[in-house]
Amino acid sequence: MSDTPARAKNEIIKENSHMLRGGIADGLSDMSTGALAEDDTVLLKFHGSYMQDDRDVRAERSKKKLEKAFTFMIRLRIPGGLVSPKQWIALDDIASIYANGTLRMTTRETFQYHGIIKSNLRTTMQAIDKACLDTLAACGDVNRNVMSTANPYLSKVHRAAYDLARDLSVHLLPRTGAYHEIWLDGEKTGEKTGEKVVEKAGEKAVEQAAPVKPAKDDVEPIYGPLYLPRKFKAVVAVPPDNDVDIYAHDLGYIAIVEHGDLVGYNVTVGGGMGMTHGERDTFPRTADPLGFCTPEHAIKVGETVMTVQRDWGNRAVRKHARLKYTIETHGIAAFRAEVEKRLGFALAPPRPFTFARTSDTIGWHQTPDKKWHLTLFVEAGRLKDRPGVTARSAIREIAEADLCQFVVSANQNLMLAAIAPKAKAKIEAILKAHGVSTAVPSGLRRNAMSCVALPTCGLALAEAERYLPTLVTALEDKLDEAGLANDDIVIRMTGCPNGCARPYLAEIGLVGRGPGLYNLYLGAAFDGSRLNKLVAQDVGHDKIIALLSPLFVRYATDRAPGERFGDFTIRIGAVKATTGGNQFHADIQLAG
Ligand code: SRM
Ligand code: SF4
Repeated sequence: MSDTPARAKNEIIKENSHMLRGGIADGLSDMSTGALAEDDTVLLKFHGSYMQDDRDVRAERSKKKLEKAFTFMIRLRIPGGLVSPKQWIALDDIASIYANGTLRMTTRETFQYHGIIKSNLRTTMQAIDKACLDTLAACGDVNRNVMSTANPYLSKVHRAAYDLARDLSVHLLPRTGAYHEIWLDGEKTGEKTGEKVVEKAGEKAVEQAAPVKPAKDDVEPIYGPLYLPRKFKAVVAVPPDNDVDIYAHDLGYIAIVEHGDLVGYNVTVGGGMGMTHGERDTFPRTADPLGFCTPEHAIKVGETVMTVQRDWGNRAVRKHARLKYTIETHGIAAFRAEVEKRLGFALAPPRPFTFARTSDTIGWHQTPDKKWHLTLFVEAGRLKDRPGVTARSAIREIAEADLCQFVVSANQNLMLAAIAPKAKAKIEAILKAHGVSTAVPSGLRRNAMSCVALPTCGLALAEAERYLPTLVTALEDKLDEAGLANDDIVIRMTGCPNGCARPYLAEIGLVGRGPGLYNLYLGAAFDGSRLNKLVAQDVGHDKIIALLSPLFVRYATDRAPGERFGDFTIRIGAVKATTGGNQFHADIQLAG
């Protein structure tokens, strides 16, 4: 028997890829198919794109013996979700010219385009580059887009959190020249540094895009030739907001503020959502506290956490390759010891903080500098024009008038930030003219989040984005009857168990099992600190309503003062409190 451990297929693809080049460039010029070769689609992810096909027409095309309707999804890397008006206009143009006319805001503070055909892929990437943005490492076995509590203009601590997100994202970027060679006019490593114009955002200059600088000798100083065993996700939270859902991520930083100043970060490790139905050794897990570090050490600590995972992570079985499984296997104490050994110093104990919510506060608010900020609720994050409500056009008009900065939130909403007092009325008038409401939606709808799912996601088992609004409308009726129309209750839906809308951290979680069927989870904490638990399997629309309606009625009458819905469902015994890690599946209570 060989001493070499078995390796997952993707490890071999990465190893043979010549630093993520593979055959992508050749595949792009092959006009005999709308697809790329399978191995190249693995590498394409590191460049921020996925090959997909329109699943609505799959069966019909197969009957006609036609190739699948292949298109590409492109995901941008936008640390902290911040874009300038000029960038917004460029992004909006790209949506019309190359994609399906929509801008899809994701659960990780960035945009996705859907429906790009292969022959437009390179031109789209170039248009994104021209907007001083990029897609490098937006997907793939690397550090992904780094999120921070939305809106750097709220306070100096928010600005520091944004700066950390941006700097960490840049620090952990791959250094291969492949991205520049393949997408940016074939320029070779080092010839084009990728240094970009830094946009100035009003009086408070914020660097919108950081340089993407390929290493001259085409090495990966941090990743090495095999990159990571699996994706790696980092976020920065500013309490009391946990909008980034710190416990869902591989690496988290919780800003610790003492006497109004940022003194450092509590670092968390080992969170993750994805699992596979029926496989109990896959599970969502909430992150563990690792320790406290000062702001100067934050990036080094993050890099060290990531490189321990690079070396310790499971490269044989991709389903067990995330950091959460590494920590389950080795234990948090051993993981911390290794991080501290490599750092050369010990982390301090975590400091006290309090989270209040994971949701955004929809509507207008003003900061002490007199600037206004508007958080617009965007259903399922899909910004588009529809008859009577031309939301995409409204935002474009606001960008053209240069009235604010734009921030995508981790809840798929859009913040119009840093609005001068005199610009508020102009923004209100533009939104009104386009039929865009700034009214605050019901307590359930404003806390609703769904993943893309059908028709583009190849892994979807059920609808999510196209169905959750309908379900919410039906549940709103029941909540209204119970007098709970304005109560915040977090509901999230995904089309499969991968967890892209973080459904296991929702007070009501719905996870697709098959067409029209979902598993229902209840009992997560409103502040995102506790997972929910399965209560009913394979339930459809009517059954979901039938299961939830009596709980709403009881919640309205029997709740303790200030008691959240998730906590209430545990107290009354509708669901058991969850334990983390591989205990997630224990004691499943099936109610329906
Ligand atoms: Fe995700 C895969 C969409 C956030 C866990 N995710 C996918 C793919 C690319 C499907 C695929 O692999 O073929 C989906 C593309 C759908 C489409 O048509 O656009 C997809 N994920 C999304 C987005 C767009 C959902 C949304 O509606 O906003 C989010 C984009 C994030 C971004 O901008 O970077 C998105 N995905 C998440 C999150 C939430 C988060 O990170 O905060 C998770 C759970 C957290 C985590 O990673 O543990 C998540 N996505 C997954 C997984 C499961 C990973 C795992 O560890 O098991 C997959 C499948 C995989 O990687 O094999 C996946
Ligand atoms: Fe696709 Fe599943 Fe992610 Fe939804 S949760 S976007 S269905 S992978």
